[in-house]
Amino acid sequence: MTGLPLSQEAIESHNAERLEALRDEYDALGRALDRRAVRLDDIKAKVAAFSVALPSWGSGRGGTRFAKFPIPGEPTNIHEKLADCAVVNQLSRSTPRVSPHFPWDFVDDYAALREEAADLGLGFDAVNSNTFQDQPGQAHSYRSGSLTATDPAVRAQAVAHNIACIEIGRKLGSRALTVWVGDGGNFPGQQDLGAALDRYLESAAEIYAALPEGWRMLLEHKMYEPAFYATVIQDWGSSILAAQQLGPKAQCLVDLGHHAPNVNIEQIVARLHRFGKLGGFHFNDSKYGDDDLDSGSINPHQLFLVFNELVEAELKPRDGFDPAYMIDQSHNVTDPIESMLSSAEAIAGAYAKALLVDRDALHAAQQENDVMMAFQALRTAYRTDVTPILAMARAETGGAVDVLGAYRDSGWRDRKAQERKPVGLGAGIV
Ligand code: PSV
Ligand code: MN
Repeated sequence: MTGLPLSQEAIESHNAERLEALRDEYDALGRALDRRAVRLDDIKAKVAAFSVALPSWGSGRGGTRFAKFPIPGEPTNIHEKLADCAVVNQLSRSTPRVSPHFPWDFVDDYAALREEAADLGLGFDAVNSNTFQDQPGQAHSYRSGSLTATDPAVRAQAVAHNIACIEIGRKLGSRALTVWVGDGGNFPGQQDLGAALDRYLESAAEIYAALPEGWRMLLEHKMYEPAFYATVIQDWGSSILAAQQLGPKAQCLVDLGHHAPNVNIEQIVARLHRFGKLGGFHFNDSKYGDDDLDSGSINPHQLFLVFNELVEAELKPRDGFDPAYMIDQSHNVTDPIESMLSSAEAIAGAYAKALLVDRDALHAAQQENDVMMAFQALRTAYRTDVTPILAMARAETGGAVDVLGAYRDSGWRDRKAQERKPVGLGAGIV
């Protein structure tokens, strides 16, 4: 690997100025955790081994339905997106894979793209299909749906696109296809609700049949948008039923923003795991709907509770438990690299806090119906400041103690503003 985007020497000298203070804070936390019979170095090792994939599309400035406000130096193609993702990974050391989206990331030579990514220290995660937008030159429109369209020719085109994504994914070294469709209705009466699901299941089965050995198909549900009355795969119930019907390679993907406000997502996580169908996550945060805000920016406690269930799941693994962790956010008002750095830290932090839960105390309190002590087992872990663990894990693996500070010092975006062509205006992404 020769092509890391930032100067490693600059990161080391940035760290050198901060290591003494970090060591002091880390040791103090170690003493506090010793008193709770927790070995800090064990937690740090698990945090260092944790990773979350970046969405290729998250490296550009997204937008809302109303507008997009690009910044100078943002990426305009998959090559530049990979470079920006490599910056995030070099500083955070926790985002070594990129999840591409097609046709947004189409290129002619995927073997070359895989090498290019490897040179930047990156691999590829799940490939995402896109049948929620029409593409120039496409034979049939998705205006009335894709995998669930009433016209069999539209369905065939959508199935063929998903199979093409699998082929691309094979060349990239990916092992999962994530399928999200916006298909559904905006008006009561618009669709036969049962028949639409039947058509989805039939199309999904054709895609499933094309999955190579060792691959998974991740079904992503979303309550609404762009269908505002009845989305076909609108909730985890529809998703798990479809995954069960399709077979063992089909699992459910939980995008945190795809539920009604106040829904108990951690309970959904536990349910999906119970039936061996927890396939992966799209991390983001939300105040009202599918806001695609930065992970942990609105409801960090929910993120912690989700990871609490994941740590419980690790203790009681089911067949096929290997969740794909990914960020899926739209960065409308920040530098996307900064949002991804901050989000990766929030996600790893939620995991670290979940690892700090005294599981014996929690389980004993649950068994005894000691509500307050069960709650306190979670509370004690949640209020622990884990930043020294995250920073030490990064520093020891070549990342930055202060990821945002090191990124700003690097001058990356200003340099790219000189080199890259400007992106156009327009409306945002889904
Ligand atoms: C849909 O809102 C979604 O969450 C799906 O994962 C898409 O692939 C992605 O967003 C596109 O931005
Ligand atoms: Mn998503």
